[in-house]
Amino acid sequence: KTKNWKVLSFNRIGDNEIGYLTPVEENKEIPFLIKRVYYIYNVPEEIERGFHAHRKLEQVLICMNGSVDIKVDNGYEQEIIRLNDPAKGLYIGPHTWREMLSFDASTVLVVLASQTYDESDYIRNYSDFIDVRDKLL
Ligand code: T46
Repeated sequence: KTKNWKVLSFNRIGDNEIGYLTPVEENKEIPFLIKRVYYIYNVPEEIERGFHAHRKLEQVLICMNGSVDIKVDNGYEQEIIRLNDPAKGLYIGPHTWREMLSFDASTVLVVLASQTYDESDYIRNYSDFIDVRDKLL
């Protein structure tokens, strides 16, 4: 029943004069080895994405520009986390339902993932998600 998500705060090196640099390293700021990077962008404002969980995949979502709301849900508890700062990341562990809502036209969402793409790792139906969760207990 524990929350398998967490907001991570990264270093902001620099200042308003020269701008900022934020480093993230695997097994350091990012709590896994990074096997894949993808990004989501040019999403029309009325579009909502996600609506699935993963069996094994761990990810960190970083909003590089614009803003997006991420709804995370472990079947017991839900939270909506607004991402609008490139020095913050949202870690999402396995067996967490996620929805991406309220995209700005300018939003660029970068995702760091612990595994390469594997469709069999997805649970794309909410009642299957609850069934799988109940079997894990
Ligand atoms: C997630 C959220 C945050 C690939 O071919 N390779 C990839 O690495 C990915 C991520 C997707 N795809 C293909 C699969 C679909 O045909 O791209 C298409 C769109 O994928 P999907 O509908 O799963 O996209 P989102 O935005 O709903 O979800 C994505 C990730 O798939 C997912 O793991 O957690 O972003």
